[in-house]
Amino acid sequence: MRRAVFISILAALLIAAPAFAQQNDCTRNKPCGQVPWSLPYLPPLVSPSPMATIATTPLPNQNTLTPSPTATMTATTAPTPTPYDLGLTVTTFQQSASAELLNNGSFSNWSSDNPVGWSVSGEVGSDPAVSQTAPDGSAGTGAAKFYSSATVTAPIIRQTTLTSGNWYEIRLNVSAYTSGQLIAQAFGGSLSKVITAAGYYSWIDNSSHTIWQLLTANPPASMVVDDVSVKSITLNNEHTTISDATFDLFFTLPGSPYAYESARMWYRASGTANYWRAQVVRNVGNTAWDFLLDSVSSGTATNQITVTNVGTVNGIRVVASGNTHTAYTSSDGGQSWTQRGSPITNSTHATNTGMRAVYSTSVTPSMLRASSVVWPATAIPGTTIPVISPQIDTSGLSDQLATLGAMANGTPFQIMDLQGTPVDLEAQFAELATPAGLFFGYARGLSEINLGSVTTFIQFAMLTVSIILALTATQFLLPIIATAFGVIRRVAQLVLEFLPL
Ligand SMILES: [Ca+2]
Repeated sequence: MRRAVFISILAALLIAAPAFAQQNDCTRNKPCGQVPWSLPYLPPLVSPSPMATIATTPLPNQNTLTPSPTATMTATTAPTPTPYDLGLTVTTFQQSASAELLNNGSFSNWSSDNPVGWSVSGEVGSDPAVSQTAPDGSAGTGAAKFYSSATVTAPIIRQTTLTSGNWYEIRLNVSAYTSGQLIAQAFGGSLSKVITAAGYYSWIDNSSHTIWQLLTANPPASMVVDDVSVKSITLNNEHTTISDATFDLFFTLPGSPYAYESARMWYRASGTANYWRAQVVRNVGNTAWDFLLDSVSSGTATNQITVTNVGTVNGIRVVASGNTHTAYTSSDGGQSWTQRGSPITNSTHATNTGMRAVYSTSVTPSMLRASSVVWPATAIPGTTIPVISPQIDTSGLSDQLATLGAMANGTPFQIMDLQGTPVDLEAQFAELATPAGLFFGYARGLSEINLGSVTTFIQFAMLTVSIILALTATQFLLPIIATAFGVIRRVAQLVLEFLPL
């Protein structure tokens, strides 16, 4: 603007300068007369179009303005705490045992000195032979004595009561023992234990045959079986979790256990033949609990860790990370853990994600769990995790924003259109600003096409918009325009005064 004013003044001076040189005796000491060159043609000033009437609304008196009350803040709901990634938490268990499957497992029924319900083979007179005795081996009833002075795998008693592939829990009471081996198993060798001492035994395994049998080996063999029980076990479901995790099983062991009873945690499992198995097992002498970690592939277990006499624990844990397995037991419900053995490096089943609890019927499970983090010592099952409270107090800031909003609403910035109707600027600009590119695109397109009879209307609409924009802009530009206009008029006036009229 300043440059334009300067140029205008310069032009005026250039126009006037020759007149100063040649004519200086006109009235009022002003130069006059004809300049020696052709003057530029200056169009006559046309009468300015009357400006649109701009009606402004006076600002309300700030002293009497009543601000809108600050909106009532809605209390923020405390977020649900998720401090741990719980891969799996199971507290409901479905494992169950069937009714007794054996006929005359108590050996209370005999016929011709053979137990009723059983198929007896391998007898030769009284050696080898199975015969009715008292549980302590003396003359009496209620128990079966197995005897072989020299013959291997005789006598044998059998019942076809199993289903191949099913899981079974065996309970066996060897009430007297002298020598040799008593083998309790499914035909072919699955579900098998070799007994070499009197005692109570109970174990869980799956069968690969339909025949259950008791026989002797390693003669001379002499022992008495008071009772034997076979029940099928419906396993818990396999739960899907993660392969890299801290795996836990919590349980209560029986107060009067049988040898071989166990609490087993399967992890990195896939079905019932491929998995890792951490377990506490009652030892064969039924004097202590041992910890074992096994990898099981195609049903065949390979021992990885054995730690004897770990105490009456109630929790077992394996932290599996990549190919590393680190095992622990707890005797206080998971508040503290004791590492068992050294970490194992083994890639077997590294990506399996199944988990399952398998246990003797006398064991009471309480929780099977997998998590991607190690639980803190204090986070025992059932402990309430503290709620995390919001740490930023935004109430003050919100109050200020609400007050500003109320003042803005109470102080409308208003402008009238040519008809004196208030223009809703906020709505106009909201419509114009957002699709600004679209608007100008349409405007340009409309200016280049012929819409026939509608063209006039469209142009009028666009003109209206332009006027709205212009009036709005005038609010800010008017003082500047007025100043510039005044300067221009004064320059023009100066020029005209030098011109001959
Ligand atoms: Ca017999």
